[in-house]
Amino acid sequence: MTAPKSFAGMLAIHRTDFPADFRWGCSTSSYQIEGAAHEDGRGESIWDRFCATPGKIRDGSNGDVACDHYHRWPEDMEMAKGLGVNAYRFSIAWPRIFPQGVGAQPNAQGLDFYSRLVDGMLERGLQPWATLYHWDLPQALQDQGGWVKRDTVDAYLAYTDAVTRHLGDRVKHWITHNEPFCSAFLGHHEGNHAPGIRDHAAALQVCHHLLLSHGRAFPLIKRNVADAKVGITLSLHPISPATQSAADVAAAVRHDGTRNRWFLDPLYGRGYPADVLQMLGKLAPTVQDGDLAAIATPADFLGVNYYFPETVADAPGQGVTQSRIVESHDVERTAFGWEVSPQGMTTLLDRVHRDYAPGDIYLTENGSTWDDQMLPDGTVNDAQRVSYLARHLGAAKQAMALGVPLKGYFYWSLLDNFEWAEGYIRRFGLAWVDYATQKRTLKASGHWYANFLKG
Ligand code: IFM
Repeated sequence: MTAPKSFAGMLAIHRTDFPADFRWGCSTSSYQIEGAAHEDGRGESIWDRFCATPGKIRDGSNGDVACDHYHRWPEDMEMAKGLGVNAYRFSIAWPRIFPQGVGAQPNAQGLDFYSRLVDGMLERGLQPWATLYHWDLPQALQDQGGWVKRDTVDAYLAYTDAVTRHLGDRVKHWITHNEPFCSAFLGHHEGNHAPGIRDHAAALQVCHHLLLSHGRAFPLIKRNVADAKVGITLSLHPISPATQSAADVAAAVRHDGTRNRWFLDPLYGRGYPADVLQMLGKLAPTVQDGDLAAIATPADFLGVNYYFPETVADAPGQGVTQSRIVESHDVERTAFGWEVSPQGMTTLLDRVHRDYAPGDIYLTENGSTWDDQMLPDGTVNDAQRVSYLARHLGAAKQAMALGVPLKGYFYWSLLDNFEWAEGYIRRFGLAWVDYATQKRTLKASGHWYANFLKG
């Protein structure tokens, strides 16, 4: 694999700028790539149900087939190996393990799939990084109230117990949850993700149960898996005020409270932030004795997913934070409209390290979507993604120079895939997927990453 000559200027960042033991990977998630929705005993997930509800997914699609990774995983692992990454982050579909969410016995076929996949990674020199929950709750649990109900925490622990017992001899890196902000608030407040609920108080209770399940899973995984490293992945944003007016500065603090501190404070032993609790009033979640201590169990690492910064202005009367996101003009944006700011990533990592000292940090996701085109010669020249990737690696290096204990970088994503409510319209992959034929083609960015990793 060779990088196109036109990208030579972007090779100013080198693998040798990072420590030799730095983890290099790419990320995916079960529902977004696996397909095989009705095979080997897999149960229905909330995303199957959500996709089947008219009007929820922009292109009317679903994850029934997705990238057919369930059948094509050897080819995908070969591709990851070809990139030269030494780690691969994937997620486990709970409905493959317990089709009804809970049960006396896990589904052996589901466990076998992940067992083969993990073996396939290890054979190819890819360190497996497993995420236990990347949003695909069994629908049967949702029918009983889902994450709003505390019982779901116990169901999650039983599922985690089964999976970690089965794979723990080979998988040592475990991520309890991916982006609880999205599961809780996009799924239960904004309602544009599964299960499509619009109830702020419910979203806050869900969020508490997600964090609680993380804290309670930690000792369980440690018990089941010798030498396990366990962490959680948060989607975090650097936040700045639209102006230096006292009102905008205060609005940015309030917004940061709900977007970042609401997760980081309890995870790092400070409980829920008092200013946010005050804003929430009666919406605040029910927290039982011992919950905050469980959530604050020190983890082995923090996973950070970084995509974009947010600029915030005072907006009296708007939501509990009385703030609004301001669209800055004249900034570079991805096809999703997300501001491109490598500097924001450095600022964010530095802030998290200084304010919370979480120890080892891994960038578990970072990536971008553009209007990629497959050219007649069969190549995809995604120059913008190359530039994005190179500049964000530069930002990672800068963060390390500031003293941030950053230990690894996982690009989102290995493949184009099902981008939730956007369906297949958004492509984030290093490899183009032709959904009609399932043919994978490495984009220029994939070639660039491989070249970078070759040193
Ligand atoms: O595709 C998602 C992923 O599932 C979670 N983090 C953000 C990605 C891009 O939107």
